[in-house]
Amino acid sequence: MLYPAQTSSRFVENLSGVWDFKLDDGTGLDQKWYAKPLEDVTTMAVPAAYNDLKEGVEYRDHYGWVFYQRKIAVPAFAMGQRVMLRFSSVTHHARVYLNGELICTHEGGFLPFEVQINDFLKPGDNLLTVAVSNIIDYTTLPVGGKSSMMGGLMGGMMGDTGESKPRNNPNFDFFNYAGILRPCYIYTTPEVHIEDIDLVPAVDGDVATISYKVSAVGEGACTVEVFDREGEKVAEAEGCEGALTIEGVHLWNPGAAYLYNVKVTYGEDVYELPYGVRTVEVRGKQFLINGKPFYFKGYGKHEDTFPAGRGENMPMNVKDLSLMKWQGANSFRTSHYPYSEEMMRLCDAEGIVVIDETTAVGVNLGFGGGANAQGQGVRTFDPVNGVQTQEHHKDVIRDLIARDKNHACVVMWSIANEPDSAGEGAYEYFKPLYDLARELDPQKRPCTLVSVMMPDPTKDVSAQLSDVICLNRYAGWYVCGGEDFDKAPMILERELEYWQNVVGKPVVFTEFGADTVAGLHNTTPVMYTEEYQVDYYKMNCDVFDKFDCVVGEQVWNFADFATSQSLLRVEGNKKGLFTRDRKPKLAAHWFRQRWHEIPDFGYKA
Ligand code: GCB
Repeated sequence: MLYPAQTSSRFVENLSGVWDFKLDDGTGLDQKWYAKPLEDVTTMAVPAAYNDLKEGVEYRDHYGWVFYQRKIAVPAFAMGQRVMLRFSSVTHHARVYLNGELICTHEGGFLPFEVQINDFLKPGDNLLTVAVSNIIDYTTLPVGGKSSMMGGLMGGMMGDTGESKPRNNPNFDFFNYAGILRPCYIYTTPEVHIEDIDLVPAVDGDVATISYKVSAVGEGACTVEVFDREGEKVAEAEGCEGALTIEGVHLWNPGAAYLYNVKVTYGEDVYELPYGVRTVEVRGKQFLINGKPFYFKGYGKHEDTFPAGRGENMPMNVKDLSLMKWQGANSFRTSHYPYSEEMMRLCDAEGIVVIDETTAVGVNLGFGGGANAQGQGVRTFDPVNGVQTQEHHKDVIRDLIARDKNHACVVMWSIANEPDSAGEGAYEYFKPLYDLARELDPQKRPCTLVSVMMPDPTKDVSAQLSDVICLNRYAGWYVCGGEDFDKAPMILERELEYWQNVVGKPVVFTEFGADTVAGLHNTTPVMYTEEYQVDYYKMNCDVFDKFDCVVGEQVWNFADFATSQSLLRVEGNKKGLFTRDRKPKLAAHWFRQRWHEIPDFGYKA
């Protein structure tokens, strides 16, 4: 799906601002709150998660629907055009009403959806209502669990405390922020319009050939032009399918981005796309960008700031990329959901390499991660009692690739985070998903899943399905932490021997980390102190440096972030190299030194 870009034929209005807002009391849909102006409303910022913007548990821990409402008007001059209403991310279920009429629904947050509204619009003001539900369960991605950890651990001790109210139990380790999390737009296109664009680069010496395909609706002539940074035209072609040749190409490189402007004209419609030319390939145990062996230095992240929660925060996105460059990092993973389109465009512009992840986190009922580590005690892929997510997972892969396929920054797809990839039925669940991703991506990028620490990694279907082995490992923290720290390197080395010598694919550590409360210090490193975090990372990186197959290290996490409440979480997960407000811990300085010494290319070649 194309980003809503303003061009000479398209007009874009951003509906960000303050909307009317109301929490559902369980009757909102039945009583048709969407049909007229809401009563007893409060104000709410869009985009943002609503949870931390108002005081009280009724907002933070709300379960179910909420209603957003505002008026929209489309100027008469635009009504001759196709008028689209587009949402970039509504988490997790949306019902959109215009003047009381249901005009579209959508399942799943973090990916865009849109609807043409010409037929529903009336002259003057129109009442737009968006009902949003945050409910997660065995059918949704991310997955919600059925019972709460507190119920299991302490329930017996507390006796009967009466009927508990329904609530979410995230099967993952980040706060279930909800709402209209990213911008919402009205945009226009001519009736005859460009629907989609595929661009596939190939490079030979200093000549790039970009195969292209334009999908359009209606009859029109198609021209594709490529302009360099100075605005000079460097390639041109006619027709909806063909090839563009750029002589003396400027490649897009990590830390040295170069973006061309690809301008597509179809009939009267014009669309412009910033586009970086680069190649990606896995060869043997190497990950090649532009034919050179690349080393991933960076992080798993979250879209998580105060008080917007998971709501888009562009100043913080700019700051985060600046901190990455300060540290000598070159990459991150969009753990555990696709990040905003604006962030992806920023990474294209800044030359930051991205591993692009779906919303599939918690597809593991034996282990829920972090705050819900006990899991659900049910076989994940049990046809009756297990997750029912495979079809939705396919939709997510379709929508993610449709959204992000032309980004130079995206070098690999992550199909899931820490699924039950060694469980019974895992191969049957995942094989069709990898096949789909490989079929849909015009650039045929490598595919992976991010694998959870497990007793017997030889059962992990990653070995068969993934092009790159991505490991989340916590030796020195969740296992062999504290007094057993000296045993941690041995555990890591033993496992890496399997991946290097038996599997023989490149390995990226996509998570390793230790909770660290900023300001806790000790001369002898103990868990949770800043000194322990530094020692933990030194030990892990010493091991990585001994193995040629390890082509990347992405720490967990870039910054501290909010989670559900639990005994393991001190007002959130504290594994950040930076605090939630982006102040460096000791380990941030240690990595700054290490990463400036490690080149982007050829570290282990
Ligand atoms: C993991 C998960 C991540 C958690 C992390 C932790 O393996 O992928 O979501 O936050 O561990 O800190 O426990």
